[in-house]
Amino acid sequence: MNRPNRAVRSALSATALCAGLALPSAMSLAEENADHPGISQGELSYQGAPTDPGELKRVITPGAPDMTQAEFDLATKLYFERCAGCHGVLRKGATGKALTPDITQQRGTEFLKVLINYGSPAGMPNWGTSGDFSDEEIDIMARFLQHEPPTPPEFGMPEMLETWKVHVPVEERPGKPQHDYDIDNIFAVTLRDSGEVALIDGDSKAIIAVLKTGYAVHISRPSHSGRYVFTIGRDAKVDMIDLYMNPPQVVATIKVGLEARSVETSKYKGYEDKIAIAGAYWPPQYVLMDGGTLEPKKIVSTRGMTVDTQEYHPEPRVAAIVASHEHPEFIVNLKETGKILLVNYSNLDALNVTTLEAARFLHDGGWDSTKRYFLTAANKSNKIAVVDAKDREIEALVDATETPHPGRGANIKDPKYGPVWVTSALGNENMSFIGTDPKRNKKHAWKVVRTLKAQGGGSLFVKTHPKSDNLWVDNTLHPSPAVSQTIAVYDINNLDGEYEVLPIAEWADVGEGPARVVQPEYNAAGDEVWFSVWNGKDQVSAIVVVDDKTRELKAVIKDERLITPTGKFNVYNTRNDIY
Ligand code: DHE
Repeated sequence: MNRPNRAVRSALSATALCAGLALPSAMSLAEENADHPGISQGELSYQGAPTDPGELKRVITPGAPDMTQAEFDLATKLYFERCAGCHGVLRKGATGKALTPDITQQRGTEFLKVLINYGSPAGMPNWGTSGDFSDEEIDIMARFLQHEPPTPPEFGMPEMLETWKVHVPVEERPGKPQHDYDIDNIFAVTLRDSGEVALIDGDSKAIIAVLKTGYAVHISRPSHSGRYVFTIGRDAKVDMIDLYMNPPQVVATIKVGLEARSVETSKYKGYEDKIAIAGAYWPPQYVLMDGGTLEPKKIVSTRGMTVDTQEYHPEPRVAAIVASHEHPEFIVNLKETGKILLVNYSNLDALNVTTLEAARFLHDGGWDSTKRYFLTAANKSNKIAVVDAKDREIEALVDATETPHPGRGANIKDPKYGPVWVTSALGNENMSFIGTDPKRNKKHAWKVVRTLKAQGGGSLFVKTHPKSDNLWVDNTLHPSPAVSQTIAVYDINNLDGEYEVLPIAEWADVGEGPARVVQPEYNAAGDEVWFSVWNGKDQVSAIVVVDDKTRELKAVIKDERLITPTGKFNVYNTRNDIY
């Protein structure tokens, strides 16, 4: 196969969000092979030519095509890197469809090869035609998926302690900032494919430091005081950065599992900066840690029953986590079981965990403007769950259209309906506005009061700021570059009017590549919006800064160190949950 350069490959792979098996054109291929269910022409003529004794070992699951141990190991690695995020390590399905042998053996190797090669309209990336996987890798993956999934190892306290390092002990850290940067206006920027985070000064737009972190950091969350920034890598490595140091440095690290997406720190009065929490995808668990050193204190498994059918799920992954402002609690989303935990951290030796029943496939979410209600997407159930953090109960389950994906959402004052929280969607063009004020706007509370059209589907994030009249919506995963490379902006005071489209990627002038525009983020003052122009690993990426009042280009941050920027987290807005 003709493989494009690494740059294009990594950029395309980075967009791998969802997956589905319903590819009609592939079905006919599976039928054509009905004489040899599950066996392709390629496999019928497959002759292993082992080169070392390891290769002689063959892997056998009843009904699945033959594989060598070396092929199985390669597939395990590729699956973990590329597929597990959507389908789950145990392949029980979440954002992507279930891929257990009972299903995949029925589909057969040829069907699976076509699906992996071309992707599907349901969101499965085209791993073959994009150049991410070679023909040989596709063949190996198609056979691998028909075997029982290998179960990765557990990761308990001994493993965590082995990875835990305090690089700068608390007593050796400075008592006050050692530089003149305005810490509240620093942005922590994920450099996805270089395994780094860039700290950018929001005032001068200069890069303060580029720090080595975990692999493909997912999010950064500042501590309540803003002094520390915690990052979580896909490889479940937590890095704790001290912003007082000059330059800021990683002062502690730990691995909390093999795969993870979320990290947060305590914000309740009296507990500020005291406790950190990280949620893992594998093993399915969360860990409470010391907020100053990351010393692991308590690990809790999330395995258990699903919210609806009450069946055992071996892999309920931890999705978004937020710190409650109402109680000494973390609010923890369990994706596959659809449960939301209120983890009270006031006594780690007698941990009090309340389980709320929401809906399956909980993903991301954020606070309403009062920070009492946490609104979170149960994305494959097409619902938004509302948690009342004060009364510690589910307030509502609101129906949304296909695959809501809010990020943390956006809080605006709708001229007609009062305070609303907004989410866009991956699966369709609708933006849903949900009333959030049960006191003064009771009849609108927890209802979709307004639906606006975005430029299309494939949207990941919406954003506004209390000082702004603008509502920004990206369409990062839209198939058309004209859409994925631009941003739509709505006038909050005239929501029935037309939205404006700004050519963010064009302004960045990054040259060749997918140049997807992702995740609007405000500066501390709320008068600038920053956008990542996310290109391939070996291509030019950029951050574009737009003046919020005039909607005109204010600055383009380009630097050879800015490799694949995606999420950006302004210290002030993130620590104060302003969005
Ligand atoms: Fe994310 C948030 C999981 C793919 C960029 N992403 C989140 C959260 C979860 C999550 C659980 C909420 C964390 C929290 O608030 O505590 N993301 C996943 C996946 O499982 C998924 C679908 C596939 C995967 O294998 O990771 C996925 N995410 C992506 C991307 O491809 C993105 C666009 C680029 C990247 O860097 O990987 C991406 N996700 C983000 C960003 C946020 C996020 C920027 C935080 C948004 C915010 O404003 O808070």
